[in-house]
Amino acid sequence: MGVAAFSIVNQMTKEHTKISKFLSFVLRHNPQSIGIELDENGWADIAALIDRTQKFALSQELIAEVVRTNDKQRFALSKDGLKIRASQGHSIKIDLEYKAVTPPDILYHGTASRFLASIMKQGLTRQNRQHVHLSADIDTAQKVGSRHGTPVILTIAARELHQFGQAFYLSDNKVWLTEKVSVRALSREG
Ligand code: HQG
Repeated sequence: MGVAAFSIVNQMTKEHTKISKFLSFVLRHNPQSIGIELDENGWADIAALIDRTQKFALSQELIAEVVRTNDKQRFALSKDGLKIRASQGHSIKIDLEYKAVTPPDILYHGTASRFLASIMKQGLTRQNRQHVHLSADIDTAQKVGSRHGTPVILTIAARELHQFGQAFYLSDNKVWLTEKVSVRALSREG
């Protein structure tokens, strides 16, 4: 690929990232900011979203492209293609209707070193979001932790918690979700 062509692709990707961040904010945290509503399962009407968005020239096609190419597959389209929602990460209360599933023995959570003392006292709590977010692989946890500072990886005895009756959910984009992780199920990786 020539330099010019590459820079066009790069531009498109940057624009997609901006739109993805905007959609994450609206669909996970603040639909009112553009005057739209989500239904009880977190779905937004795409026509309304396009109509109310001033920041970007959204179209059905552009939204479909952002959803399709998204690095973490953060968004899902309804079967009829008329609605969009975030697959996880919400702070607003909605029911994603994921079924509870059996987790693997171990799941991981990436955090920052400065949160460690508090986490080892209180366990992992969901902070502003609806769930604590966990991953099946260390790599993802490492990246998630780096967003907050010097990363620390925690190992979670997920299957054990599940055996004690705690529910775990797997989002459409393969993020493990649960309500909290108690201190006794946590250990530091490595
Ligand atoms: C920490 C990204 C002190 C927790 C990622 C985390 C994820 C505590 C921070 C998704 C604590 C919350 C979510 C306690 C937890 N005391 N700190 N008791 N319990 N914490 O952003 O998991 O790119 O809400 O360790 O990939 O970092 O946006 O959660 O450091 O899936 O799609 O409090 O966001 O996805 O931070 O990230 P967050 P998270 P996207």
